[in-house]
Amino acid sequence: MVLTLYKYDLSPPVRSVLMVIEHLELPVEYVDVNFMKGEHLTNEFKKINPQHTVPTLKDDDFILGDSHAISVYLINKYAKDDSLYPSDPKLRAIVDQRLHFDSGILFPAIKNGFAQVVFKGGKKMTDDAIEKITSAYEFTDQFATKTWLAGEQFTIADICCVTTISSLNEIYPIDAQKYPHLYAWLKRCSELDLYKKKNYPGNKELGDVFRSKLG
Ligand SMILES: N[C@@H](CCC(=O)N[C@@H](CS)C(=O)NCC(=O)O)C(=O)O
Repeated sequence: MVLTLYKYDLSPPVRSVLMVIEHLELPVEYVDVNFMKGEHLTNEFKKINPQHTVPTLKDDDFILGDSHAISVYLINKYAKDDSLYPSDPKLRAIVDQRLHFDSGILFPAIKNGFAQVVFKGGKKMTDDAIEKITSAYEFTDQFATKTWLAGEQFTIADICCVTTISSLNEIYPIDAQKYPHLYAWLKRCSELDLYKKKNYPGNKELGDVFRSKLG
């Protein structure tokens, strides 16, 4: 097998896949596609992924986009056990719900808030963008009452949501009084080596870029 990941570390979904790859100890070749400079819009990359998003995975001649689909695929194909993506139907269903929550609620909140300031020249985020972020925090706080997001086991629910939540925290810091479970869960995740190695650097870069554009 030859695994290639098209990536750019500032991207939260890219960092989720980097964490999964690290956890599974997979050998992967990396190709940087800097979407901040428009490199994802070349015909060459669009031929690989017509949706021109990172992360995109190539496993020999099999190509797959979307961090959640990629994470599940890598685990199904290469993991030695089911710890990251439990096979028990109910546990798996909770993990799946968190993954869809990341796609449907968390990621749009970061994409919108970040783009308003970094790509659209806004000097600060609009009230509407902030409302979407605080609503995302409220929901996640209620999902985070146990040790990990899907219960007592660390899973890809934690990996996929923490890259997005930590990015949101960079652009709109989490209030520990209002969201104590969310705050404690993010702290717990940020103490993991996996997080320090694969999420922290790109996450900091995202925050630095955002802060440099604020009015
Ligand atoms: N749901 C996708 C979102 C991927 C995504 O939108 N990635 C952004 C970078 S954070 C991107 O490549 N944007 C370029 C574009 O949409 O053209 C995932 O989880 O992988």
